[in-house]
Amino acid sequence: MKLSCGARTLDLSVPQIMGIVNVTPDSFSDGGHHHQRDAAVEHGLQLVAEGATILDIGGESTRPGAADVALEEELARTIPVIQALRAQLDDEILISIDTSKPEVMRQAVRAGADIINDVRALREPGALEAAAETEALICLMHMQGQPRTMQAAPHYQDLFGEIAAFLNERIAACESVGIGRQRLILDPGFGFGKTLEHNYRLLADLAPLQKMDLPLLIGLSRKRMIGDLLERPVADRAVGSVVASLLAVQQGAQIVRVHDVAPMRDALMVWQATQQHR
Ligand code: PT1
Repeated sequence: MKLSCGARTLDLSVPQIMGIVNVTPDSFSDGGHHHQRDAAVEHGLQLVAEGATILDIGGESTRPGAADVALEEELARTIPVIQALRAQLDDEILISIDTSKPEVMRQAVRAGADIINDVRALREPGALEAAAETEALICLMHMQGQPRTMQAAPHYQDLFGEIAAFLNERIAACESVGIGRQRLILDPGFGFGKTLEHNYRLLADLAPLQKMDLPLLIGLSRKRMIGDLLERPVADRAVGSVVASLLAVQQGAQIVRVHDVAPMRDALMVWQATQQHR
């Protein structure tokens, strides 16, 4: 029920809210790195005040069509934000680094990050080794293709089988470099090389992933699977996102990665009040 990451621990006896802190020019007005850093730190503190117990700091956009970011740029965006947040947050709050780059992983953990959240599941050269050098928890996510092209023509013979096979292969890769299962979290990767139908088939049945017997993280906040269904722009997807995340929690997901922390917390509290009477 409790995962340990160095000096800190992650309690999974109740669902945890991972608040999203994007440090990309499209997220915070582009007044240079210092302004971007301050805005991101302030946003992170606000999300914690609203009920987030994990902050996910990302300096590379991985949404469909997004381009790669250079190492130096990603470091400049994320590391100062992690340092500032770690200095201001107490040890109950965990910091996650959303990256695929080994050097960002290393520096982020040194700056105080507790979780390495990699949408490429440590497949970049050197990433497995970099993660193994740390005591951080690791989120392994499934993606078909690469962010720039993954939505061109997603295709599966066996959606659940292929996702499970991929994740099992990545678990084995982690174990081969000495990263034990007690450090791993799994994520089916909503919106990462998946059609609307694929995404809802996954959300309808998380049992096959639960069977892998590792904690599940789910990220569907404000994604196209919500927007395309509801025909709503990004700004109007909060309710759909909270409901979808709660459906995942009801099926056993332990961590929800969301933008809209306050309404997510309300939803989880209502859900938890019913759980006590089951
Ligand atoms: C995620 C996730 C992530 N999503 C984890 N990390 C993003 N572990 C970034 C769309 O369809 O689900 N799990 N880090 C954001 N990526 C996307 C992908 C954003 C798809 C939007 C879409 O709109």
